[in-house]
Amino acid sequence: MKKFDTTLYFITDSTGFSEEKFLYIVEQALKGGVTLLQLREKNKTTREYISLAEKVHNITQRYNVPLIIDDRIDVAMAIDAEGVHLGQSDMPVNIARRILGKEKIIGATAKTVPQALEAYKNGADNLGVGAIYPTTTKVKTVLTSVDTLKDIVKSVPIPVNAIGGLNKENMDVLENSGISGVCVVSAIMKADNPCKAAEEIKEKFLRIK
Ligand code: TZP
Ligand code: MG
Repeated sequence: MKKFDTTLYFITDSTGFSEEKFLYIVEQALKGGVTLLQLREKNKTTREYISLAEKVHNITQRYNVPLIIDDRIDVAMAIDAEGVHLGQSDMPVNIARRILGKEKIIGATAKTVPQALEAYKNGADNLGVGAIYPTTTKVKTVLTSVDTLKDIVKSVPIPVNAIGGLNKENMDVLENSGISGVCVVSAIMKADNPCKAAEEIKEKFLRIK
């Protein structure tokens, strides 16, 4: 049975980094206590995506942290990643589940209670909900209120993570929301010290959880 911890879910963005620096940040974040890592690439060719995913997987495996591939079932299968994350325009969760089988982690984006219920019924293992705050990370998203986040948490029995503009200074709004964890991109990617940033975000979340 797959088991995973969504407490500190780090979603990467390699834009603007050399591969060496990017892989360094990935490893530092894992050292700092990231519990789940998603490789999110929007501008790579399939071959480039697979090549980077293999390198990232070599690192995550050393830290026993599951690697999730954003959007691309084929890339996840190519490198035997632990799972995928699917947005509302990606492959439907039930089809992905049929292809990937029971053991792989399938996460889904949900911005409303009906979307959350649908993803859960179709076999999603976890949900990402947001954006809680406006974000500078390249993404097409609208804001989701903390009230909607709380309603989603109550509506499904699977782990829910908040996402969008989150950092250690602005997470208090998530107190008692019932979420299982937070997702961050820039709070770690753009930190001067990604290891320390991961430690601090995790510590802060565990305090307000
Ligand atoms: N989905 C909703 S907001 C977001 C995604 C992928 C980006 C979050 O990035 P950041 O830098 O943590 O605001
Ligand atoms: Mg997507």
